[in-house]
Amino acid sequence: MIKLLIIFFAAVTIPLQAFAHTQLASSTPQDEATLTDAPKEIILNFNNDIRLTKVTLTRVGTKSTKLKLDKKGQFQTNYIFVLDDMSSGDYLIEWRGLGEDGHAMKGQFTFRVK
Ligand SMILES: [Cu+2]
Repeated sequence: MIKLLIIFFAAVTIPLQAFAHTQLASSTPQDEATLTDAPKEIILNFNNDIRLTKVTLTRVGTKSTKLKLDKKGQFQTNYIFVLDDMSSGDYLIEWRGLGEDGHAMKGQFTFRVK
């Protein structure tokens, strides 16, 4: 029975994902990564084009910093933000934007610099 349920779920969820909202597909650093060296850049790869409107970097316990976005705000799938030197600590990246399907989307991920 469990096997049948799993097959059913796979059949139902896989086609839906193909038409899902614009979401973060992967990032550098990866979510929950622990790094020995501070990253030089943040890379966001989305599953569809998105026009990001705000991306912030927060060292937990301190104020957020806005990462600079191109003012033209084109729709694109991949974004790269070059960072200043970072100290060790826990970091939170938060993004929001307009997906190509017209939906406002947002998300976040964290990483740690040792
Ligand atoms: Cu959508």
